[in-house]
Amino acid sequence: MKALILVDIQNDFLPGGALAVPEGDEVIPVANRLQAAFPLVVATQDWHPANHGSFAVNHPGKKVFEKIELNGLPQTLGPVHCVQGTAGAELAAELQRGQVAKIFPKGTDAGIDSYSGLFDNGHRRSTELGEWLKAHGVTEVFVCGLATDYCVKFTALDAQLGFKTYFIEDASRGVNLEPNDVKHAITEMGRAGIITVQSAGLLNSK
Ligand code: VGL
Ligand code: ZN
Repeated sequence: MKALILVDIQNDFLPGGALAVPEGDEVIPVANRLQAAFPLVVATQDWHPANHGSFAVNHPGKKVFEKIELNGLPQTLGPVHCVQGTAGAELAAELQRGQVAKIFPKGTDAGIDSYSGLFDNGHRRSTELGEWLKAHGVTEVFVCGLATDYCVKFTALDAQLGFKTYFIEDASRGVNLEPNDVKHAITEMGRAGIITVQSAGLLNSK
């Protein structure tokens, strides 16, 4: 069985949001079309407490995009984003929700970030997404959303450990903090065995 994983399609990652991904809104209509082609759809939601260790403001003297060590792990600091209960943390209003079977929060522990939708960055704790998919008979996952060079990539890399994993390129957008970050992310996913596909090839696959 196939599942579609919608990664972090949230207001704060859309243009105008706190941690905007360029053209992030363009994934929404593609994600909506894709949902109809999958028997199972899940979403991840970056869901931080206000005191989260990935926020630069929680480290006096540190700036956004500075790199620090957070409880033994490298951490790039970001602006305050996706704080639990705020409008920025909500899934994009135009993202269809009717077919989303379950939403998996991530990044809920203040002491550790979670780029992946399956595990925190230290692989210390699972979000239960992988276990839930397994329990529902899923063998193949199709990953898309925001952002290609962060949460989509890490979600796909973790998924690859338990599922045949595809990355849907045109249903994803990246940050490109460094000019070729998205390109490198796709190369890295490919090396790990993840297959890059386009949405058009999937629309009749249910
Ligand atoms: C993300 C940075 C911080 C993402 C989440 O969804 O790609 N990036 N939190
Ligand atoms: Zn975050």
